[in-house]
Amino acid sequence: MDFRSKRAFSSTDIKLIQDYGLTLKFVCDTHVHADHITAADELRKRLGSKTCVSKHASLPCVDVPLKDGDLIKFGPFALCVIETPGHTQCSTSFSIENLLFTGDTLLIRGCGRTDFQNGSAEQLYHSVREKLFTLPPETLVYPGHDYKGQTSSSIGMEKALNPRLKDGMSQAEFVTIMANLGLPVPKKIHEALPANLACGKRPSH
Ligand SMILES: N[C@@H](CCC(=O)N[C@@H](CS)C(=O)NCC(=O)O)C(=O)O
Ligand SMILES: [Fe+2]
Repeated sequence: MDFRSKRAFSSTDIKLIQDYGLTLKFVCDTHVHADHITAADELRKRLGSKTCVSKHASLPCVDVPLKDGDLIKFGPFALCVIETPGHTQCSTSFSIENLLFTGDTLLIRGCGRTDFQNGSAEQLYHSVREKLFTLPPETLVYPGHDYKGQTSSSIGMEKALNPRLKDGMSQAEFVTIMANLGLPVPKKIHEALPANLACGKRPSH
């Protein structure tokens, strides 16, 4: 998962994995990204990791197609797959113990846009309110992006404070907000989407 910055990964990440003597078994993408190229292909080549993406993305390059309720097991742990469509059709969140990786479904005090890649505001509302917000309030939320430098939140905080999705916001109010965002197209979409449909393999020049 690339949840920290626009750079999907850096040599520092690989060094960290090596310093800890870890084996990178799986790279799980929360969706087919529109704004940056996933590191999945390069990490698979360099470290032998398996690429995991929602089966709804229907990508032949994927090693492990994911569906709701799947468990990705490693060592004594299991990462639980939660289908959370809305930002895109194949958007997925992942939980492990009290940690939740939400991709662009739930952002800190916000959420991902729903105006491309078969996104749906109705589905996103359902994914967050009926699935993610049923997790315990102390669950820590790690989003795919934050445009203000924040790194984590919690389900309880988002239920109370997320201006689009907090308790009391109706689906109709949410749909109206999402229909009026007026965001520009992501700058790198024309480069990122084709590469990400090949799990991050860049076209050779
Ligand atoms: N300015 C950024 C924005 C990219 C963008 O639209 N990001 C998507 C996630 S892939 C989003 O949902 N953004 C929510 C927002 O900007 O409020 C870029 O061009 O890369
Ligand atoms: Fe996204």
